[in-house]
Amino acid sequence: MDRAVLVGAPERDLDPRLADEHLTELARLTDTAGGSVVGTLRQRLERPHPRFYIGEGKADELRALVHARGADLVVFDEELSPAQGKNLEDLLNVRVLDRSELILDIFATRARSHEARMQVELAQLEYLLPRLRRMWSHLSRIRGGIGLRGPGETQLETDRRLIGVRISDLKEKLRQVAKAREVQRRSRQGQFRAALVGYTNAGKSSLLRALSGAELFVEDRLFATLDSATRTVDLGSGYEALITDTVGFIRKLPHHLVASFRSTLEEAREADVLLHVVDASHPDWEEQRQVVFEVLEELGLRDAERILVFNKVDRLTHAEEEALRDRVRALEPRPAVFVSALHPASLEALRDTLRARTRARLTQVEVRLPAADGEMLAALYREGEVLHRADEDGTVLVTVRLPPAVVGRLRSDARVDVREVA
Ligand SMILES: Nc1nc2c(ncn2[C@@H]2O[C@H](COP(=O)(O)OP(=O)(O)OP(=O)(O)O)[C@@H](O)[C@H]2O)c(=O)[nH]1
Ligand SMILES: [Mg+2]
Repeated sequence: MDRAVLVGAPERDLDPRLADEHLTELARLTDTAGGSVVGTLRQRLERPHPRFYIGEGKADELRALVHARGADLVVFDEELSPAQGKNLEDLLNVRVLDRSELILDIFATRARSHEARMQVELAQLEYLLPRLRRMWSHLSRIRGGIGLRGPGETQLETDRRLIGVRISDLKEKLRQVAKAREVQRRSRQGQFRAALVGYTNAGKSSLLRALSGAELFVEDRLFATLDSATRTVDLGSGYEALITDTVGFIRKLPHHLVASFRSTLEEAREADVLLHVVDASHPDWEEQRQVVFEVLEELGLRDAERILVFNKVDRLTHAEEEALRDRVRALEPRPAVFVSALHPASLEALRDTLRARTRARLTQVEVRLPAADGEMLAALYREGEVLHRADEDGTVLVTVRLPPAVVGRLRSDARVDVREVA
């Protein structure tokens, strides 16, 4: 197990409580990656120093700490430039990672599906490309010896080229997977769809499990879910929704990762509504909510319809929950529900909200179709809410509430006659 020293060097005016929370989160990330934290170093900075990010004196302090604790890894909460990473490794003689690299590492070890693995590999290679020189000096240190102390420029060039080829190869493969998913998605057209998004560990998978009864992986660790999964959820009164669980977000989620997970998050883009899950029991839920806004914005989802779902309210006292509701009312024009994945009864509020959305999305129409067309009739019952049905010599007249997409499909079908009714 890696013995890690953590370094937090935030700007001087960051709220001290937040600075602490960021390091706590970094410790959880380190734990998730399989490391154990053996020391922590802090420095408040006006601006980062070009050489080691932290000041030179502080860097010496760091070296002493690494030595004293027998650490073999140093993790920075702030993003290091390739040069800073290399300078630090030369000084400390241990591996140095920043938060982005640590997150990439976690994704790499936890990705299960073929697609998730390709996405992570792509993100890693794109991250690696500008840092190749540092990686090489790393290797030469392990192998040691004169003549191995750094590759010639030609070797670097060859590697860059090979990595470039692999990157375009991965992009092409991911495009194909995305296309296949697109076909699958179209087959679900007409069904009401929601996507769970939110900070990692907020309880997205737990909620989907509680709503659908399906077995989903839940764990008190960061990034338990990397693959999106879609389940049918019964909303009551004959309504149902397809709900997708997605990968969690985190502060400083590497851009390359966001980019490569874009297609998985397509599910969120196509959803009728986003369920933004917030861990109501987390002391910094406001910052986490803000981080999720920012990632959604990066994904072009800023204007998507959104319901805030405050989860884990079972951990709050009555007074705390009241205070939370007040704060949310002051903060958020969007609708919010307060639930606990552990208490099924509390989920009724969420089901009601979703059912109302489903209904609002339906258009009421009268459809006249040939009585012989049992298949189409069955489709109307399956995809809509049939209010009335009359059999009139050879035809069936059905009054039905349908999703707009299905109405569109029917209008272009010569066998049926569709009329909108108020
Ligand atoms: N007390 C309490 N714990 C909850 C609740 N919902 C989830 N948890 C716990 O919170 C932890 C994280 O839950 P997950 O469902 O894995 O969270 P997630 O949002 O899917 O997390 P990632 O997949 O890592 O992004 C688990 O230990 C759950 O048991 C809740 O309503 N109340
Ligand atoms: Mg999950």
